[in-house]
Amino acid sequence: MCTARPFPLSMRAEPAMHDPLQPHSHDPNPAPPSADATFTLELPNGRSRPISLDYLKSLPETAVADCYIISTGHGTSGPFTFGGVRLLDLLAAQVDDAWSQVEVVSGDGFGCRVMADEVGSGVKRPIILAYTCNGAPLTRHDGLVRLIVPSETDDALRQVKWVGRVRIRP
Ligand SMILES: Nc1nc2c(c(=O)[nH]1)N[C@H]1C(S)=C(S)[C@@H](COP(=O)(O)O)O[C@H]1N2
Ligand SMILES: [Mo]
Repeated sequence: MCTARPFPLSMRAEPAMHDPLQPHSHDPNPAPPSADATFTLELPNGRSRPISLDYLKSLPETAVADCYIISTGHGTSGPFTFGGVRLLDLLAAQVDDAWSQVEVVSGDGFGCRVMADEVGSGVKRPIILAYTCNGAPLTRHDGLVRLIVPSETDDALRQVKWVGRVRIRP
C-alpha cells in the first residue's frame, strides 16, 4: 500500500491554518498524469482497492445538467451535462464503516475534501465521479475520471480531473 501523501494533512498553527484540500488559487495542469483511469479507494479500516472504469460503469448512473467549469486561465466553459456515479452510490457499494469526510486527490496532486453532509441522498445536484460529458465518453485528456461538484462555481477548484485516490476518513 502506498502511504505517500501529496499533501501534509496535519495542521500547523503558523503562519496560518490552511487545508490544502480546500479551495486555494491554482494554475490548472494541462495534461493527465498517467494513461489509466483506475483509481485507488482507501477505506477507513486502512485497506485499499482499485476502482476501475468498468466497475464504475456497473454502478447506477446519474447525470447532472447545467454544470460549468469556471477556469482561471481560459474563462468559463459549459453548460455541460456530466454523467457518472454519485459519490454516495460508490460509498454505499464499497464502505461499511461510518465516515465523516472523503479526500479526492488526483494523480497530479490536486485535491478536494468532501464532507458527509454534501453527499446525502437529499442533495439535488449530487457530487459525481464523471465519465461522460454531454452524452459522450469523457476523454482522459478532459479529466476521466473527474469529480464534479455542481455547487462549486469558484475557479473550478473542486472539479478534480484524473482522480487517483479517494480516501474515506472515519
Ligand atoms: N487534477 C487536476 N484537476 C484540476 C486542476 C488541476 O490542475 N489538476 N485544475 C483545476 C482548475 S484550477 C481548473 S480552472 C479546472 C480546469 O478544467 P478544464 O481543463 O476542464 O477547463 O480544472 C480543475 N481541476
Ligand atoms: Mo481554476
